[in-house]
Amino acid sequence: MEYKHPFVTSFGRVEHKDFYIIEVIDEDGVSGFGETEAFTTPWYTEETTETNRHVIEKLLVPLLVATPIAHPEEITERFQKIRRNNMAKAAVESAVWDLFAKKKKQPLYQMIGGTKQVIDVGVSIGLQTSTHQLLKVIEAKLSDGYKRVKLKIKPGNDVELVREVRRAFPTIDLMVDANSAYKLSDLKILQQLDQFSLQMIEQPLANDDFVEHASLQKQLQTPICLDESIHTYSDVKTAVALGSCQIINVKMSRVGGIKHVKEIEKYATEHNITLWCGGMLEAGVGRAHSLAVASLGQFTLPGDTAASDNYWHRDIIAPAVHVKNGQVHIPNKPGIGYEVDREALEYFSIEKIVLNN
Ligand code: OSB
Ligand code: MG
Repeated sequence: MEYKHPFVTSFGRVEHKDFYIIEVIDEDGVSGFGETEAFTTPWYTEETTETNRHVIEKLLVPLLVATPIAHPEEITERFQKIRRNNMAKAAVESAVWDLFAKKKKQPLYQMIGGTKQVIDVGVSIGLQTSTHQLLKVIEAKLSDGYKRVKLKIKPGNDVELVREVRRAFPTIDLMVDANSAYKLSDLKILQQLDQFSLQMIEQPLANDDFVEHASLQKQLQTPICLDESIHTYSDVKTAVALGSCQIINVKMSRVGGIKHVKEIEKYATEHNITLWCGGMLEAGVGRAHSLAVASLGQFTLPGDTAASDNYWHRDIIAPAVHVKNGQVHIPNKPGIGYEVDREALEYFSIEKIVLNN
């Protein structure tokens, strides 16, 4: 699926997304849906669309169908014998959750313990060709109602950029995301960001360096939020123990599924760590799962779960995800609450794999 506008980060440019929609069908013919959220190249995590396909087809589905399950929570343990490959696992696990919620005729967000039906949302804005262009995009997103703005930064596109944005929008909730573009030796630059009352700085340093993030956090007033660093419950414990961050961007796909999100949410609640729901520029199915997760109590800040029309001319769910006054109302319908638009799915599909058992 082609994006309306390319999304540019410190890593590079994303112009379109290839992914698999997982449809799981049970013995009664009830369907549940999940979405693989990795990108075509491993710039964000080590997974790709193709590794997702391989792992799902050859490893996860055989484990899933080996013997019947009574509850989607059983899947997590079954998948434990496969290391990592969290996005592959999440696509399958979340599809089964959708199926299970539909069978129980319950909205997924309620089934997983979510408490909010109305979700506050912000928007993540990629690097633009000029500051003037960035200010125009921010203006448009604010008039769409988004509650906070996240800017991508990288060395050379940081302090002066944020200064200009702050000058134009002195009071908006504003944050930045570096996608690991800095080193601890850039401390002086990062400290200059403290003057702009940012809500947080997301993933300034290397994805695998909890120690350096802890050292940086001690020398910054602005809260650090970790994104790419967090793949597991243990990563959360490490970050908390070392003081590597105060906030975590949780992506259901990055941590391997809904059950893992629930465990992380419980720990974060006990340890006073603020959570919010990030995005993978995913399409409607993945977005619907993100919204269900964002409904959990500890997800207290607006997420990156923007509306379908922030990304696509046409999404693959009906209704599309709508944002009004900076909020999404999760439909009170069984499962993810959105129907998969089979006509749209057919229109975008380039490959279909059927796995029987
Ligand atoms: O770092 O949060 C990120 C998009 C792709 C990969 C990583 C990130 C992002 C975003 C946008 O910031 C999230 C979205 O709008 O879905
Ligand atoms: Mg990020």
